[in-house]
Amino acid sequence: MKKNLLITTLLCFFMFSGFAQERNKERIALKHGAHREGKRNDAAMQKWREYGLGQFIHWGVYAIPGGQWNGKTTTYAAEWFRTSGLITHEEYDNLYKQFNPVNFDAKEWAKQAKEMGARYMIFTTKHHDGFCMWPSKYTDYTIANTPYKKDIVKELVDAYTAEGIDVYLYFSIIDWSHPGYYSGGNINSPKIKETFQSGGDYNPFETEEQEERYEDFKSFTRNQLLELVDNYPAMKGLWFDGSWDVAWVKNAAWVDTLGMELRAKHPGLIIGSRFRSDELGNRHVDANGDLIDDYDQRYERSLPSTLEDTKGFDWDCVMTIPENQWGYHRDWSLSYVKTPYDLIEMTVKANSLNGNFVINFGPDGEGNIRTEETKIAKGVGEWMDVNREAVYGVHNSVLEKQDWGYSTQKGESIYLTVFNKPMNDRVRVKVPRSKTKDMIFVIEHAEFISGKQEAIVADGGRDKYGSYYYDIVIPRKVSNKKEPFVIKIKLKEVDRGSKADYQKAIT
Ligand code: H79
Repeated sequence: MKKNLLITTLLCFFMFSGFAQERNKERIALKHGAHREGKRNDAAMQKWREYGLGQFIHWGVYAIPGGQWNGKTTTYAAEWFRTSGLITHEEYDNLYKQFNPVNFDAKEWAKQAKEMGARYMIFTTKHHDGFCMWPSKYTDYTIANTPYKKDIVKELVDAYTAEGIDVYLYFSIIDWSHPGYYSGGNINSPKIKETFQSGGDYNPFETEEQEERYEDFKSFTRNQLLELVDNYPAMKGLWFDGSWDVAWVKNAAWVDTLGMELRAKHPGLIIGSRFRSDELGNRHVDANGDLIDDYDQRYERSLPSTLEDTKGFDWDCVMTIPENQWGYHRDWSLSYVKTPYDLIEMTVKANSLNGNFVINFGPDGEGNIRTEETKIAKGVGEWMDVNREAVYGVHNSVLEKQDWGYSTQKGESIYLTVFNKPMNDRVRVKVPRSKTKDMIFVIEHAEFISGKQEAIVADGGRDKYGSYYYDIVIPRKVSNKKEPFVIKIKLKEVDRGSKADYQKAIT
């Protein structure tokens, strides 16, 4: 048992030492780069790492048009409707006067999220349009001035927290409703980044007045963020959006200080890599290759392919159910709509690469979660009910990626989640090679976690490179079902000589 643990530790060490080296060459002195090398390891962050699955909710006044206006439909992301060209800004900015989600029931939403298996939830307190779902003191453009009146952020924080789901607050630093807001362009554009980096004092502002007004916007943003952290002490972290704005990047030093203020107010606060950039305009990862803030937020609607891609960072992936619709869009026929199995596969893939997976929901203007989403939540939840062990608190396994699916690990238990069921009903598992010449790995125990029946393990041979394989025979009961299934295995390192005896015992 100890030996297995040692080997796991060694494997991890070999995997990650490469990344550390890469990060350490030729360090540049940065004032506002990452303030930590390597991962954060306090209790709050350990918990974050163990979530496995989360829920995102995009809800705001854009849910009223739901991507349609005067009989016209946008293919744009519905939460961007203000800029779709189908509605005037004046019309859009007055939508809040109709916002009255009479069917909204925070407890119902939280219950559904719990049944889906989500362990954290991210809620849009303010999207780019600037509308605040909480009664902010610093603007009139809030939920307090709608017919609904009540504090939606509070209702959600309370309901989800009561279900044991941790809440994170999404906040866009873009605000089309504030007169001082200014973008200055997108730092992700190579041309803009080059200009930003070439002139030491590159100024994205066109006039002094604009720059002064941006100062107002900065105080406003700071006030709102401090307000959120003060108002909702039960929330666990902040999820930022929009931080590619050059005006924001230009203020890297100020943003860094603000981050420290927020953290001082809320010990354990978790902030992703999309809050601030270093002073050279590098986002997510600073000029030295270190991750800025607590986890990598680069994976919006995309997953890394390999562990190398993740650079050993903590990360999460937020995913829409249709192609690119976060807020409520009435017409889901515009793109492919993911199925529960698509989302489960992405979840387990994320987990197998040490990440969390977050599924987005876009409730409608009355506060209903659409039927399609409810069905999907149910589908994911039914699978999670049986197989959650393969998702919660797991990390990448010692097995290499194999064609049948993805594997995760917790302690000595390795979970093989099979998405591509082999036609011969035998899952061929390649076990790692021992570091010691006289030893080999064998599968000591294997079981199907649905129904917990033991699995039959047969010899799967050896390849010309000296790697060993075992076949796990899929019984009819499992094979007949169409859903992905999980086999839990334990490996044991044995004397090469005793393999034959051992094999007799398991086949
Ligand atoms: O809140 C969701 C998006 O609205 C937000 N981030 C996620 C979590 C986001 N804001 N900007 N972006 C993502 C990237 C920019 C997308 C754009 Fe477009 C492409 C803006 C204009 C063209 C998509 C297509 C949105 C409007 C049209």
